[in-house]
Amino acid sequence: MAKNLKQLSESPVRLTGGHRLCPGCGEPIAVRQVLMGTDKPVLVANATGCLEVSTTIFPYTAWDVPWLHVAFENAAAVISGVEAMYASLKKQGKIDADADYKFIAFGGDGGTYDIGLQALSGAAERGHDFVYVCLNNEAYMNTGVQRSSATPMGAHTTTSPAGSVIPGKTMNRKDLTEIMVAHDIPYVAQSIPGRWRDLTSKAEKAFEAGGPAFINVLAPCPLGWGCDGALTVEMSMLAADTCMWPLYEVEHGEYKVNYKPKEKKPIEEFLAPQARFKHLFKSDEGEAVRARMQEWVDMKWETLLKKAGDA
Ligand SMILES: Cc1ncc(C[n+]2csc(CCOP(=O)(O)OP(=O)(O)O)c2C)c(N)n1
Repeated sequence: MAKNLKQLSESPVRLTGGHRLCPGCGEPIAVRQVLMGTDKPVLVANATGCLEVSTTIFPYTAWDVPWLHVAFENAAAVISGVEAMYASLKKQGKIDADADYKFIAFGGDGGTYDIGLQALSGAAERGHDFVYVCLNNEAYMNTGVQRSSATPMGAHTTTSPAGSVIPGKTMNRKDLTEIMVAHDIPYVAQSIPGRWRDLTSKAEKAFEAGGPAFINVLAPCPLGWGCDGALTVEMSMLAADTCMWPLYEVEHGEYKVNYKPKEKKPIEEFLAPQARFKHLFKSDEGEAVRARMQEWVDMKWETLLKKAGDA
């Protein structure tokens, strides 16, 4: 049963304040909401990235749970190893058989879509009982905003610089959520920090999935997106309202769209407040890119509705 707001407010704070993430960063909001999805003890593995470097500046830590930092590429391999060891020790009667530890890995989009994908795919295929959460800010932010395969078309980054040669990134992002669906694992979902009930209840389902679970959370980044840090929550909601980032889940292969905007907004409402897209509003070429982006978003949304039987 999903917790109500009062119960959520009484949940233990497992990622405390005092970390060094940027003001307005979407990542800690998402992490807290995800960890509210269970009252059971959790162990966290964290790939290299903003979340890891900013929450554990020696000799301090903002984590109030057992926490492992591993390399950029292997968070899923490490969490699956810990889970396998835990299952084995339980079987051997060496640890409390009633304890019900939950295992979770957090990685950025660079660490998940690109560099850690092999480890994630392997852990999912082996069927480990773990949750993997991608904190997707749509670029390699920790090292100064390089494009990843999660970066949307048209976005300016330091490695897809908008100028006279290219109008920002020239290809669409990879659909990692659907790649994870193709692993036939018990639970896959997309969410945002702006709809707390959506994310906390998806986290609850993921923790209790009894096998691999994956949640892709869009986490706005004021620095890399060039938007007001006070608007993080609104930006994530605009992503859902424009269908740039649909909120849906796939439980044992069954698709469900969790949020259908009453009126699907044009993508410009999501793009305009962000400096990474500002060049798209200054030329005919920019307008053409926006049209291509809208066409892709519409196509993906229609396809999703069909999969969910809602078309
Ligand atoms: C194998 C490897 N390559 C590159 C790096 C350098 N590096 C550290 S963090 C980072 C960017 C992380 O980006 P992402 O996973 O998207 O997370 P974010 O910082 O955006 O939250 C990079 C490239 C590294 N630590 N290891």
